[in-house]
Amino acid sequence: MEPLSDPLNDRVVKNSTIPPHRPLDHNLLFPDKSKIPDTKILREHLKKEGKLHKSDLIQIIESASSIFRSEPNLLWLRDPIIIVGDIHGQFYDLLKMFEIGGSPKVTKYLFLGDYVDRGVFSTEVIILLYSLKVRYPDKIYMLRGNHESRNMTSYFNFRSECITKYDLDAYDRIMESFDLLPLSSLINEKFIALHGGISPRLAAIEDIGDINRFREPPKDGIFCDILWSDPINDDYGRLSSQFQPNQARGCSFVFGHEAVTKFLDRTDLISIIRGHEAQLDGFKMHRWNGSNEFPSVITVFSAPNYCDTYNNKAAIIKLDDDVINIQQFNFTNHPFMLPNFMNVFAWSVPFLVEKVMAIFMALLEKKSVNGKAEADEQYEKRCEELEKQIREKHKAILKDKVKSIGKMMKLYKKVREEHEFLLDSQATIFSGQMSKHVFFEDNLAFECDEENFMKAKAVDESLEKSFNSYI
Ligand SMILES: [Mn+2]
Repeated sequence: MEPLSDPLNDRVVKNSTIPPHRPLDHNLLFPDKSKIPDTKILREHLKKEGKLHKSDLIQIIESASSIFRSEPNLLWLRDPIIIVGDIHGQFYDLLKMFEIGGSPKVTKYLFLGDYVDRGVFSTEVIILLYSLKVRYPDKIYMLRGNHESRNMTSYFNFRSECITKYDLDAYDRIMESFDLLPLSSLINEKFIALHGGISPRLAAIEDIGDINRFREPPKDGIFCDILWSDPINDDYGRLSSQFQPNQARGCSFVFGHEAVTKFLDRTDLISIIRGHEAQLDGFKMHRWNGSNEFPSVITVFSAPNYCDTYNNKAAIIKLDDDVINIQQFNFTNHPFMLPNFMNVFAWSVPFLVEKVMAIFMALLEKKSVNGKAEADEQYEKRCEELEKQIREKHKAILKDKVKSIGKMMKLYKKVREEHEFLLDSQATIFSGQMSKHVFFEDNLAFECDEENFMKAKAVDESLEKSFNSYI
């Protein structure tokens, strides 16, 4: 039986419907007993926050995995193609992106990685993209980002999302599928596309083919750099050496104009297309060769209003006949989730208990006063000594009770306050644990998007590190 549709009309996000009661029917997902999912039905089901049967989820992961396994480290692709940057669990924005980009039935897509973490619909992102890969294997191409790792997904929120929506086994299987994702792509033999950037150890394009990619990304070396490195944030790409340690990421390198020019010269390429960094406009042309030249590095970021906080636009790159066309889009409202995937009972029980405790407390205090008055009248005269003893004992018990209830009240008040703090911080900047107020302590409205974006980015930067030490 389907649940009632919002009888109290109190859903936080009105335009999101109530999730389906049951997982998607196997025969609807895989019509005609095939292993090819009906992506249209699946998309609509996921849009309503619907789930799959565990066996169907595994089927999709396995089918996609066998295709990824057969692909090389470096995909050779041709335009027309749409290049998509980081998604970060923003499923509803991914749907918007497909509306703009067009159906993968006819349009070829290359995704640059970072499908999961930060947003709270990473599972849906993975299920939809994997299903599309199974259905249109030569239209959907997926590269690995630095978040497609056990390390990052445990530190951020994808692991707990997966366990909440499915189970640990589903998480492990998705991690195994991440180990199969290709690392980069050569488009028209002119552009190289990857998640992070180049590496000091990347002398020739062939070096990419030599990487053993079927594993958790290492802490250093060419595999790590492809997923982690960044271009220097400077208008001219100035850097005192070709590569320098990447302080913000805690691993890999930043690279400048010199490193890029030398790389492009020796590989005979025009430009590096990568994601990995939030951009206010959804993209950035690193025109280190001068404003009239073709940008040597292009960053594209496809998660609008990143973490519900950055207020940035998203963008995709349409590459057709070697011509780059940027298409921007804004964020789409998404269903409301309690922090840390908390359910409504876990959320409301502390509040309820706190109130019940307050009632007990009031009753006990009253009883202790009445008890005293009653005792004064009835027992004092007859057996003063006995009454005194009973009263003392009674008082001591009551006192203990009041004390322990007081403690409980304090405890539940604290839990409730923490819940409220978390709710306040629905800007899921870090596994839903950091508040918007951490960004905007003074609670001022910033005058422009750029100021807002820069402040969010500055605070967030330290989080977006390699957490090898954490694990
Ligand atoms: Mn990244």
